[in-house]
This record gives sequence, C-alpha cells and structure tokens, in this order.
Amino acid sequence: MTTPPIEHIADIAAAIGSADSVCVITGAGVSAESGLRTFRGVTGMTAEDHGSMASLWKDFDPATLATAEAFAADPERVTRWYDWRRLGCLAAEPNAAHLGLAEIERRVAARGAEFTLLTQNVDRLHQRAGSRNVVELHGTIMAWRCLRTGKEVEPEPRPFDRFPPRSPLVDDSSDPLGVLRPSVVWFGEMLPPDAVARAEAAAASCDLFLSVGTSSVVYPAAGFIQRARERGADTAEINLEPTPISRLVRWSVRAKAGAALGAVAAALGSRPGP
Ligand code: BV8
Repeated sequence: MTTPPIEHIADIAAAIGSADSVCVITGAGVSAESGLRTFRGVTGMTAEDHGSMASLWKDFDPATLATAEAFAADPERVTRWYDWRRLGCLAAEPNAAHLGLAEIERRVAARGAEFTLLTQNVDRLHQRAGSRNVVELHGTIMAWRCLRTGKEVEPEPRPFDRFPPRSPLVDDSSDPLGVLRPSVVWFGEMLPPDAVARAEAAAASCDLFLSVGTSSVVYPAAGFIQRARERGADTAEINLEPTPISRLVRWSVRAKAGAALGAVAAALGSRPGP
C-alpha cells in the first residue's frame, strides 16, 4: 500500500523559497526518530526503538527531576539521570528531520536570506547534522556547570565516575560546591537572556515561522510563535498529534518530522534557483 502524500509540503516549501527570513522552533519530537524519548505525547516509536533508553526512563519523571529543587534534594539521582541521558544523546545519530533542517538552512542562506533554528532540545543533534544558526533555548546536556565557579565544562564522552560529578575547576575535594550540574534550563529557571533575545528578534522579523515536534506547552518557548503571528508571518506546524497551536497555524501537518522535513528539503531542491 503506497503512503499518501504529506499535505502542505509544497506550500511550506514555497513559503521558505520566497522568505527573506525563516524561523523554526523544534522540540523533542524532532529527536524521537533518533531513539531519544520525548517528554509528553506519542512518538510513533516502540520500546525496542529506544533500546537501553527505554529501560530506565519509565522510572524517571522529567517534570519532577528537571528542577533545581530535585537537584538540591538528591544531586546523585538527578545527575545520574542526566548522565544517562547525555550518554544516550552521544550514542544517538541525527535523523532525517535534523538533516532536512540543515539542508533547508543551507538553501535559505545560499539565497542570502535569514534562517534561525530555535531548539528546546538539549541533545546537540541539530549541530551534529550541520545546522549552524542554532539557539539553544533550554541549554545543552553536553555542557555541565561548576557550582563553585559558575564556569562551564564539556565532560569527556564517557560516564562520570561518581555522582554528583566533582568539578575539575575545584581542587578542594571537601568543597560541597565543588560539583557539576548539567547546563540545562530547569523548570522554574530563567532561559539564557541572549537566547531569549535572539529568539524574540527572529520570531518578530520572520516571514515564515515553522514549529516542528513540540507539544507547544512549555513557556516562554511556546510563546515565540505569537511574535510571528503579530507580524503577519506565515505559520506552519509539523507534529504527530494536535497541539494548542495546531488550530492557529496556516498549515498544520500531521506527520513524522523526518518524512515531512525531508520532503520539504526535496521540494526546495526541485525549485528553480539556488
Ligand atoms: C521560566 C530542559 C521564569 C531540561 C526543559 C508562562 C511563562 C513563563 C513560564 C511559565 C509560564 N507558565 C508556566 C511556566 C513555568 C514553566 C512551564 O512552561 N511549565 C509548563 C509545563 C506549563 N516554564 C519554565 O519553568 C521555564 N522557566 O519561564 O522561568 C519563570 C519561572 C517560574 C514561573 C514563571 C516564570 C523553563 C522551561 C524549560 C524547562 N526545561 N528542558 C531537560 O531537558 O531535562 S523543558 C522540556 O520540555 C524539554 O526542554 C522539552 O524540549 C520541553 C518541551 O517539550 P517538547 O520539546 O515539546 O517535547 P514533548 O515531549 O512535550 O512533545 C513532543 C511532541 O513531538 C509531541 O507533541 C509529539 O506528538 C511530537 N512527536 C513525537 N515524535 C514525533 C513528533 N512529531 C513529529 N515527528 C515525530 N517523530
């Protein structure tokens, strides 16, 4: 049985091809096809698709662990969870969604137009796929911050040997602040001001705002689309299931991010011009 064509691909490709500025926001759904678990909702993946990532995940609830309070209460448990996720991200490969967005960025930039990729993901798969203008709204699991100095380090790609991990920037092994926490934005924490400023500017100046693989329930990330709508930009969403923005966007695509973004990149490639 042939799969039906994905709707609105030609419309989205045409909007990208004629835009002076494109702003895309992604969430965990873009990394689902790389085997990384999402926070909420369906993924269309099975437990075995996630391999070892499926085993421990069921014991951990991100909403309760992705907080400074959880870290203060049990730094060992929280840093074990984040180190396990970090190793899962390192073992994962970018999928067709990441590669499609990198190709779309290359084509937009080749025309001299602006392309900004806002991501809520902390896995660095966009950068590994070749995306360049990436704004990490929620930080990254690949960097960890010393509580004593506030400085960031990028740990080696192997498991920490103790939890919470000791900071290499603090010699005094008895210093209780001589430990590392993941450089991600926890619930209740402010987003990096420079990331917010870049996101606001991109959303407020784009001709097309495309939301991919996010449940659009976490703020302020879920609010940037409003800046684009206020400007009268075209808006589109690619997501496996309906979200609070599905009825607001001009083109709502119910499909897997890999297939949809691959189709958009292909449609762009078949258009005249660079
Ligand atoms: C803050 C990093 C000031 C850590 C994360 C209004 C304004 C401001 C704040 C708030 C507000 N209302 C409430 C708040 C507080 C809170 C918030 O938004 N809570 C929500 C839950 C109601 N916001 C904050 O705390 C933020 N801080 O604003 O500070 C402040 C403080 C207190 C009070 C007021 C103001 C900080 C938010 C950042 C939290 N950190 N992560 C980590 O990764 O561990 S958030 C976490 O959720 C991840 O970053 C994740 O990316 C993000 C959003 O989730 P999604 O990416 O959307 O993933 P999800 O699983 O939900 O959805 C995936 C979607 O993909 C699904 O729809 C699925 O159908 C789809 N899908 C799956 N597979 C595929 C697919 N689609 C296509 N293809 C597929 N293959």
